[in-house]
This record gives sequence, C-alpha cells and structure tokens, in this order.
Amino acid sequence: MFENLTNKFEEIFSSLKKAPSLDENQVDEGLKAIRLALLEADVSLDVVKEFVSRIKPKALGKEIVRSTSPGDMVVKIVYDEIVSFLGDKNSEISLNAVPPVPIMLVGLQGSGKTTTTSKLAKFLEKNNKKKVMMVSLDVYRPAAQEQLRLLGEQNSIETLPVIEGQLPADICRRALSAANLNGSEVILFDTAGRTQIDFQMMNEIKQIESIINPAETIMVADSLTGQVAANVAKEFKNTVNLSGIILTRADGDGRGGAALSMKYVAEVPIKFLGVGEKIDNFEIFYPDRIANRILGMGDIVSLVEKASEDLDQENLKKTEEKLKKGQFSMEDYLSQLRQMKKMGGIEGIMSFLPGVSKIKSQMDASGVDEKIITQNEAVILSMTRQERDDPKIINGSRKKRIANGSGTDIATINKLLKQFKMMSEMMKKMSKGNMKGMADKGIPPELFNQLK
Ligand SMILES: Nc1nc2c(ncn2[C@@H]2O[C@H](COP(=O)(O)OP(=O)(O)O)[C@@H](O)[C@H]2O)c(=O)[nH]1
Ligand SMILES: [Mg+2]
Repeated sequence: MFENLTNKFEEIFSSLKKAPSLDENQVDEGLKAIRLALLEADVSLDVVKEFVSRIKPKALGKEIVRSTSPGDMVVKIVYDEIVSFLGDKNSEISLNAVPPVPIMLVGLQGSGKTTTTSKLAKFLEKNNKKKVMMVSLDVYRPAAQEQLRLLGEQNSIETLPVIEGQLPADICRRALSAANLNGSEVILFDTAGRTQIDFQMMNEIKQIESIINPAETIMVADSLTGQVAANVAKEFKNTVNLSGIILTRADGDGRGGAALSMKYVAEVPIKFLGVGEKIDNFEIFYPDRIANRILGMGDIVSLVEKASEDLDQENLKKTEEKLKKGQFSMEDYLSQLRQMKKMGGIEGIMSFLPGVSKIKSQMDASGVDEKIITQNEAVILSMTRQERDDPKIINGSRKKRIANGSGTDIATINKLLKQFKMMSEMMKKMSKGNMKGMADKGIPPELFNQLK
C-alpha cells in the first residue's frame, strides 16, 4: 500500500543525506517534496499541512543545523511525526467487560465487514484464547447472513443460527442470550452497510448500539478509498461511540492516504490491517513498524514474527535433523518453497525489508516471484518419490519425463536441480535455526538469487 510513498521518501532522503550541512533553503526543498509525496498518496490536505508545519521548526533547529549528519536527523524527525500521525502505539481490542463482550463492526457496503468479522473472530480465538460467536445483522442484502454462516463453518467459529425475517434489534437480543447459554465470551456483530452513509443506516446502528452496548465499535474501511475513508469514519464517530478502525485491502494499490489521515481526521486509532481475502490475512497495526515501512527502513520485526508464525516449526525441526544427517531431499525443498509461498512469496518477504523497494520493482518487472515458486512446485510434484529422495538419480530420460509432466522443459529441470544443490549447501551452512540466522544477519542474498 505504501510503495509509491516509500519510493518518494527514499529519493528525498537520499538527497538530504548527501548534503554535508542543511540550510533553510534545502530544508524547504525537502519539505516541498514531502508535501507533494503525501498529497500524491491521497493524504488529506489538512493532514499534510499539519504534518509539514510540525516538521519544519524541528528540522531547522540549532542542534540539527550544527550536527554532523543533518540528513539523518531530519529522517528521524519525519519518522517520529509519521508514527505520531499513525497513532503512537498499537491499540489492542478492549475486552474489559463482563462476558459476553459485544463488539460491533460498522462500515460502508463492500468495505470488507463480513470478511473482517471472521478474521477478527479467528484472531481473538487464537491470540486472546476467547470463545467467539459471530452474528450477522445484515438482513437487507440477500445471502449476507449466509456468507457469515459459511465463514463460521469453514473456520470453526460459532455463528448465531439465522432465523429468516427476524429484524436486527431482535437478532441482537437473541444473540446476547444465546451467548450466555453457549458460553461465548465475545460476540462480534456484523452490521449492514450502505453504499454511502445515510440517515436510516445511522439510525439503525444507533439502535443496535443502545441494545448491545458494545465494548468496541470498529469501523471497517477500505484503504483504496484513501482520505474518503477517514471522512466516513468521522461521520460514524459523530453518530456512535467509534473506538477504532480496521483498514482493509492494505494488500492493494491504495496509496496510504487512509492510514495517514485516519487518526488526525477521525480521531480514532487503526487497530488492524486486512491484507488479503483469506482469514489469516490480518495484521495488528503497529504505527512504528508501518512508519519504518513507509520510510523504506523496513520492518524486520514483523518479518521475523511472520516467519516464526507462518513457518511450520515442526517441519522445520525435521528438516534440521535431516540436514544434520545430510539427508536434505527434494521433498524438503518443496516444503521450503511452500513455506515461502505462505509468507507471500519473495514479494511478501521483500515488502518488509529495508531499502529494497527498487529491487522489488525490478523483480516485479522481470516476473520473478510467485510464478517461479509455483513452477518449481509443479516440477517437484512430477518427480517420483525415489527421485525426490535422491535427486542424483535424475538422468536425461527422467528429466524428459518430469519436464513433460510439469509442462516445462529440460532447461527448467536443470535449473531447479542446480538451485536445489545450492539450497542444500546453503542450508547446511545455516543448518542451526535458519530463521534465527536470518533475523540476525538478514535474508542471505543466495536465498533470493537461487529463485531467479
Ligand atoms: N484483497 C483484499 N480483499 C478483501 C479484504 N477484505 C475483504 N476483501 C474482499 O472484499 C469483498 C467484500 O468483502 P465483504 O466482507 O463481503 O464486505 P462487506 O460488504 O463490508 O461485508 C470480498 O470479496 C472480500 O474477499 C482485504 O483485506 N484484502
Ligand atoms: Mg457483509
């Protein structure tokens, strides 16, 4: 979501950092560029003005002008301001109420409410160890209740059984008593949305609020709508006791305006990001880490967390043991590739790394990434068990067969075998806790290169 902004900041900073000293003119030039970059990112004008006006006096302070690396100091000032505009620290979901704790999700139609309801339910079950029940109050859109029921079924999350024709107020009351009976500790209410804010929608939400008395009222906002999302949040804030925002489609090409405008315009913190359609595509919003990402300083902490969460620890252990015995097989390589894919492929990993936005766009252009992983997967799947265990036996005729089976060619097979060899050598080198190694030293270039 922040790619363009990151590119711009990297450019601005690299010219600021080159200067051995900074005078008012240079700072002004830098601020002008920052102002433009923010406006292009669809940050609201008020926010941009405030942002720049806070930075300027600090950047021209005596201690900056006299310092030996004024550029770095300006970067730090900008970083601090971005963090403050994003919300200082992450704000958790408040579950401080007598269970069942009601949480209401509101937002425009299509913003991702229903999907987000299930993501949040899964998150609270997994991270807060709470039993969650989901309730759909969207009685207007056909199949909306069924959509939530299905998400519950697919992900083993309890949903309130649907009674055709029941009105939202009655569903709320039924949900509260059902939760008491079935021991649900949190109830998530997925409300109906409209294509735009209207009187009827606001009235209904007010009514629901008065019945369920939510511990949290969260607006789900589509980040692709930019600063408009912040204005809509402001309207909700004026009607109900809005406590937070979940920004969806952060995986899309939104320009960051929603994230940067939200807290200043609507005065509510962003709590989570939706980063895809799947139930696990959901991240806690940490302002400092996002600021790092925006400024191209990378987000190593999130990367390492993601790695330890996504990687199948047991699998990793098995691989390690095999490595020690020198038995790393194609099968293990396949599982490595799959884990990589799970982490969002190279692109997913790269988006967390510092200063790689340029390399990343080069890679985008050359089509490296997911496709290669998928292709390699197909090749390995076309191998026999024996071949996977001992790739050395793969001779010319076997190669031909594998190429046919995977819809590739001999050259692709040769490349993969070479990569496998490199990979197993590299794995031997970092055999002990390779993820820990990455956390300390960064992802080794071989790991990227071998996938090219
Ligand atoms: N790429 C992406 N798609 C999302 C995200 N959240 C929701 N969606 C998609 O947006 C569409 C609308 O979502 P839905 O939950 O039905 O919206 P609602 O009308 O507000 O309930 C669905 O196709 C979702 O899969 C997200 O974070 N990223
Ligand atoms: Mg919905």
